[in-house]
Order: sequence, then C-alpha cells, then structure tokens
Amino acid sequence: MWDTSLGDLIFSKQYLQITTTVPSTSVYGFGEHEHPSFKHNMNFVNYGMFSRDQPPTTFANLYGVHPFYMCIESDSNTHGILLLNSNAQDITLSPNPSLTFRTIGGILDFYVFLGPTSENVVQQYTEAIGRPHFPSYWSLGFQLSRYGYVSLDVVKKTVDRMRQYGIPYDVQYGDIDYMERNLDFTYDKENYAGLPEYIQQLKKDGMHYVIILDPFLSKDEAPGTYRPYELGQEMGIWVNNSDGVTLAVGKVWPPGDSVFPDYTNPRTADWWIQMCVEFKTVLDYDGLWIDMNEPANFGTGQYPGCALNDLNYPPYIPRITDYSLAQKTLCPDSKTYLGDHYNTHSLFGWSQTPPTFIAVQKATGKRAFVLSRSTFVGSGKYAGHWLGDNYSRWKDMHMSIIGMLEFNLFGIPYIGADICGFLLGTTYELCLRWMQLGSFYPFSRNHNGEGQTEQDPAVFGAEFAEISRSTLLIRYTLLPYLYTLFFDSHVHGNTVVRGLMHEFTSDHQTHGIDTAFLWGPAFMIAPVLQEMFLKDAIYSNKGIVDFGRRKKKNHDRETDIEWLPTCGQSC
Ligand code: MIG
Repeated sequence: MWDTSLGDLIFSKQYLQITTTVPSTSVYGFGEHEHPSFKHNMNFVNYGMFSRDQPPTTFANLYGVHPFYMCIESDSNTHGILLLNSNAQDITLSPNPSLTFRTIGGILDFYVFLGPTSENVVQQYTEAIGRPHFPSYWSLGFQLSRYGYVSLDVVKKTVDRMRQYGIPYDVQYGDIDYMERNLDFTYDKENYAGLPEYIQQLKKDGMHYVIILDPFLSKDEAPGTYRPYELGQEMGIWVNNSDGVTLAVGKVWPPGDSVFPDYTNPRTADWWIQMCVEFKTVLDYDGLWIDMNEPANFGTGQYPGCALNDLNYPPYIPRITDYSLAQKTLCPDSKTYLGDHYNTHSLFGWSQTPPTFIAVQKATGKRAFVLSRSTFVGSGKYAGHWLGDNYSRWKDMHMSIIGMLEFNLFGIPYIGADICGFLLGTTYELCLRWMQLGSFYPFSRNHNGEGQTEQDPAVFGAEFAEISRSTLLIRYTLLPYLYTLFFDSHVHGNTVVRGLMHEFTSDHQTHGIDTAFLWGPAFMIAPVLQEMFLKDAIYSNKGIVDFGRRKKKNHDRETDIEWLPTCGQSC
C-alpha cells in the first residue's frame, strides 16, 4: 500500500518530494482537475494543485485543491491516502505503478484510510475531515440560473415559461447581474427594480432564491456610501501586502479597485456574518453562492505586481498553469492572519465557507445552503460545489460525470456541473441530453454564461420541455431516496453518487467505467453522451435555423465532433 523505497525523500524548505509505489493501477482522485478518465492514466501523467479561476481544461489546476486518492488493490481491498498540505504541489502518476508527491512548503502530513471497501474509505476519510453537511430538501430540486439575465423582466419571463410547461423547478438564482455595478450587498434598483418583492412572490409560490456574492470589495466608492467596505476598513480585515500593513489592492468586477477580505482572520468572519445577515433584510435569500474565491484577481498579483523573492518566484514551481503562482490572483508574499499567502492561497475559499454557512444559518434560521467555487479538504462540511465554467460541448458532459464521482470521494457529494454548459452556445440536442443527465446530478442546476443564447428547458419549445419535465419527474419521484443518501452521507460519510466499482469491486471491468454512475447502491444512470443528430434543426438566438447552416453558425465552437450533414460516425 505504501512503499517509499523506490525513490529518495527530499525535505527542504521550498521543495518536499516523496515517491510511493501503489499496489495497482486502479487509482482515483486528486483534484481539482478535469481528468480525461475517472480511473487514472498512470503513464507519467502530472497534475498540479493550486486553486485557480480556471475554466475546466484537461490537466490544468482548477478552482479547488484535494490531495486525496483512492486505490483499489488487486484483491479488491481499497485504501485511501490524503496528503494534508495546502501549498502549491503536483502529483506524478507513473507506470511502476507509483506516485510522486512534490510540494513547495509545509510538511509531509499523510493520512491513511484502510477501507477495506471504497465506501469504507470515504466514510473514514470524511470522519477525519468532516462529514458532508445535510442539504435541505428543497435544494435537491431543479435549479435555474444564468449570468446575464439583463433585467428582472427577463427573469420573470423565464420563470413564467418554466411554469407554463410545468417543469419541476425549485430554485431561481441571482448572478452578479442583480447587483448594482457588481457591488456585494447591493441590488440594481433600475434593471432589478422590485427584486425584493419578486423574491417574496417566488417564495409564496413555494420557490427558493439563491444569490451570488463575490469575496472582494470595492475600495473606491464615495466616502460614506459603501458601508461593507468602510466597516471592513474599521475592523482591519483585509489581506495585506508583504509589509503586513498596507492593503493588497487588485482589480476584479466592481468599479474601481478592490480589496480582499482575509477569511482566515476571525474578525473577518464576524464582519462577513454581520454583512450577510444584514443583507437578508434587503434581499430575502435562501442560500448563498460564493464565487471567485480562489481568490480571483484580474491581474498577475495585486498592484504594482510581485517583488522578486523566493516566495513569489520559488526555485521549483509545480506543474500549474503558466508556472505562475500569482497569475489571476494575489502575490504569494501577501500576508494573511494565518501566514503568508504562499501557504494559505488554496485555503481562501475554504476559509470563507464556514462563516458563510454560519451567516446563512443565522439569517434564515434553517439548515444552510452554501455553494462554493473554491474548495479544499473538509469543505463539504459547509458547502456544495459546482464544476465551474464548463463549455457547451459533448465532451464536457462526459467530464462532468468524472468530476461528480471525484467530489463524492472528496466528501463533497452535493455536486453538479452547469447543465447545458456555461461557455459557448449550446444546441437543442446537446442541451436536451444534458437536461437528461443533469436530472441526476445531486446538485441539478442549468446555468449559462453571459451573452450566450438562452438555454433554460422551457425556451426550446414544447417537445424539449416535455422531455425535460418527464426526466425531472423521475428525479422528483426518487427524491426521498436521494435525500436518504444525503442523510447517510451526513451521518456515516458514504458517497451519494458513486462509480460502479464501489458496488461491483471484484468485477475489474467496472474499475474503468465513467460513463455511467450509481445513486447509492441501488440505481444506475447511463446517460446518452454522444450526438446522434436526432433533429435536423438546431436552435439559435434567431429561432430554429436549418441544419445546413449549422457548420457556419458554429464554426467558432470548440468541439471534438465534426459537423456532418447526415448521421456520422457518432451514431
Ligand atoms: O468571471 O458571476 O464561475 O458561474 O456566472 C465570471 C459571474 C464570474 C464565474 C462563475 C460563474 C458566474 C460568473 N462568475
């Protein structure tokens, strides 16, 4: 299970390395990445881990960090191993088979979970890191969101057509569009005039409303007009520059420049909880969606850029995107309450999550709903996760199954991908198949990117709506089962969605299956993941355009599939 005689141990200040053999190639986990397969390819594959605002791209380090893997040995006994380390790191999977861990700080703090079954491993792992929270029943319903509902009227029209077709639907989202000029704890009184009343209306109809919050705050509003910043300033809660005194200032969504709350500081938690609880009296939200908490920043480091030193430019940089620790975030030598950002970077979202959970609990008086983009070991106790800014492509549907299975290993079973895809335009057939698959995500939400054609299940007309409705009704019929699985996960730590190999371990063919999955031990979902050109017409923002024009219409789509005039290889 663990034999380190293959290579040397290296233990220096900014470079720690250890290699272990593994008893089989049935190795799963490590995150957050888009892995091409659930069961890892062990042919010298290398994955970096460092939280980053990065749309899923194969091999790239994504939003969260989970240095945990599970291995099914040849006799079917299964074990799991965690390297509890928050520094930038990478893992190399080699054909011996072996694993090489390289991290650029901290210590080599390994935890071993002996199983012997896959479910036992996850139960033991979550016993150590915190059991998943128990989500509210309503949050198991279907959810609808998009970035770029340009006005409340557009939201209302969408809600109305969902009702017109009787599509099961429990949660509506407000993305940053609801805010006034992208400022946290505000709402747009022009384009979203009447939002507080509309939320009340939705609630009367039995629905729930979740709002997004970004971590950063504008520091450049006129004095006396933006209390969230001013109170934070009074309380001294921001991430500082390397001098530990001046504020780290970056550029993100709000106008002007932004500062970053340091959620590792208990005072920051107090401030955040107060702000969230107070805002509940403005917008009567049911849950909070925390985005951009890698933390994201548009530049490379804060102003004026990162100094040349060993923290910002360490001798070894793990295999992360662009080999940069500062790109799209803050400089590693920034100071947080817990220590150098170099060490705490990947804990930003993790540290924001418990105070957000407490805030929602306090504000609503109910079990909290928190959805976090950045996660770390143990985040599942306080939050669910979605797989980030995926693309409207067939491949991404398949990848979403792998991501969902992995987050169940990581103790974050409340997981799903943006149904129909976030970036790029979707098509009728892709979106329909994705509604069918997404009806079985534990977290089932159709979410769309800014400027993309509408893709809610009611917008494509009666046939699409009817098919989505019937698939979602299967989900709703089975909700007592799903809820029970979540209860078990909260109490005993089992997975909610699991790979077939959890239940049929001795059948080695199941070890590589990632196109189908199970709800608990007893229900298998095998979705259609390939285009069949079922309809010879596609939907565009101009209505239905005919099939012949598809190639031109979609020439800029990134896709693995050739656009064929008739049913091609993929049928
Ligand atoms: O830079 O709030 O992943 O779900 O719609 C984009 C706008 C910021 C990224 C999130 C996405 C959300 C979007 N956000």
